[in-house]
Amino acid sequence: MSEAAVIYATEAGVATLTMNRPEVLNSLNDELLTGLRDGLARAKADPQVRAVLLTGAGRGFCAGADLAAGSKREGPYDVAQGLRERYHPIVLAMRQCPKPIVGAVNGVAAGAGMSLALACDIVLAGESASFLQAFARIGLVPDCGSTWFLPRLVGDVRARALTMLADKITAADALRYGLVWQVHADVQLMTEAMAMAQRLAAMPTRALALIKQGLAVSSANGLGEQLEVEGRLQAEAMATEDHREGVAAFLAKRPANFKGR
Ligand code: T3D
Repeated sequence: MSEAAVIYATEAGVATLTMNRPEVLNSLNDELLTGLRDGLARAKADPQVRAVLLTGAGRGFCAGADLAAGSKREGPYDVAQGLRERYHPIVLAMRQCPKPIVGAVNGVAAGAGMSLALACDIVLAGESASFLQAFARIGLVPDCGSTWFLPRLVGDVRARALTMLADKITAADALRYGLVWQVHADVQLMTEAMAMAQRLAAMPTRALALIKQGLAVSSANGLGEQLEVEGRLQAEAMATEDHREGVAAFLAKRPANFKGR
C-alpha cells in the first residue's frame, strides 16, 4: 500500500498534518488535496484537538499544483471549477477552522503552496525556507488566496513585485515583509512549531475561534460595523467556561486551566 499523501498525527491537543510527497516537494495532486481536506475536517471534529500544525515532509513545504499530473490531463479542463472544487475548500477550511493553525514552513513554499502557508494563522519558517509566487513564471495568475492575502500582509508595492516578478525570497525577507511570525534554525523549526501549537492548544480555544472570526471580517467593515462585530463576539466569549476560569485564575493568582469550552 502506498504511503498517505498527508500524514495525520495527534499529540498533546495538536493535530499535525504533514504533506507527504517529498520527492516532488509535496506538490499538490488529488490525493494530497483530499488528504488535506479530510485532515482539516478530522481535526475540526475532534474535541481533543485544540490546534493544528501544517508542515511538509523532506526539504520542501509545498511546491504548489502538481504540474506533471496537470500536464497529463486529457480533454478540456475547467480550471475555475477545478480550483473551486479541489483547492478553495481547503483554504476556506483553514481560515474558518475554529482551532488555530500553525504553519511550519520547512522549505520552499511555491505557488498554491505559498498560498497555503499564508492561510495559516501563525507561520514559522526554517532559516533555509523560501517563498515563491511561482505563477507568473508559467504564465498563470496567483490563486488559492494569494491576491487576497498578499496586499493585506505586505502592502500593494510588495504584493505587485512578489506576484509579477515571481522572485524567490528568503525566510529572512519573508520575516522582514511580515509574511511570517518567526524564523528558526532549520533543526529547531519543528520543536518550536510544536511548542507554539501546544501553547495555543492550552489556550481558551473558543476565544481563539472568535478572534479568527473577528479578523476575518475586519477588512470588509467600517469601524462602526466592526465595533458591533466585536460586541457580538465578546458576548459569546464572555459566556464560555474558559472566560470564567480565566477570571477566577486571575483573582486567585494562579495559572488558568482552560478546557476549550
Ligand atoms: O487546477 C490547477 O491545478 C491549477 C492550480 C494552480 C496552482 C499552482 O500552484 S500553479 C504553480 C505551480 N508550482 C510551480 O510552478 C513551482 C514549480 N517548481 C519550481 O519552480 C521548483 O521546483 C522550486 C522553485 C519550487 C524548487 O526548486 P528546486 O531546484 O529546489 O527543486 P527542483 O529540482 O525543481 O524540484 C525537485 C523535484 O520536485 C523535481 O523532480 P525531479 O526532477 O527530481 O524528478 C521537480 O520536477 C519536482 N517538482 C517541483 N515542483 C513541482 C514538481 N513536480 C510537479 N509539480 C510541481 N509543482
